[in-house]
Amino acid sequence: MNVKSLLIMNSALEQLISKKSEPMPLVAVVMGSDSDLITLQPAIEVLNKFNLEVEVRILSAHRTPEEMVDFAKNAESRGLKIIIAGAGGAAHLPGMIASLTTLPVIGVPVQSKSLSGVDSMHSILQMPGGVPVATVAIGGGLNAGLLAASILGTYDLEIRKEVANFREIMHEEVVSKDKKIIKIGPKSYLAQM
Ligand code: RP5
Repeated sequence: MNVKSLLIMNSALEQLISKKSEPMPLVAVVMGSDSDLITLQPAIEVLNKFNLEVEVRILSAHRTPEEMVDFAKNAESRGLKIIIAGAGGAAHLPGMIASLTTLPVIGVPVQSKSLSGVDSMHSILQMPGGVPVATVAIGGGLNAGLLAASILGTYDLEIRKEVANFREIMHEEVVSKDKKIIKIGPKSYLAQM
């Protein structure tokens, strides 16, 4: 074997090792269409802020059902712990994924154009007994990310600390707004908003 082939083999081996040692994300954020991304992005961002990698996929229950089944069936064995699934309109994605895995699924109803997301919410909420989907508010991407972190935090102290810290910051922000409105009054407060 010449030096060149040895170098190629070495670099391939290094790539394999570095790929293997990359931690598998614990959370997946999946959406029925790329038009849902704007709703799901706050979930991805808050999880990243808590130092959690997120697997992000576009999988449609109607347009790419086989890919959705493949993802859901293999999610657990690939190391995922929680799936956040967002969809709008006839929003079957969260429920279908929940029917194919025992991992917890958090559904995010995406605001639809024609029915403002009430259609999405009912599609995700009204699961039959035996196949639960934890549903957040219409457009509730942020809460979906926070709920996923809280669930992971039940067995990971670092994540629990991140969630507690998030709450503390939120608390301080509201306290300081309250102090300000007491000080300057609602009229000036509004003018500064
Ligand atoms: C659903 O249809 C998607 O989840 C999306 O919210 C909605 C509209 O999809 P596009 O027409 O924008 O691709 O399946």
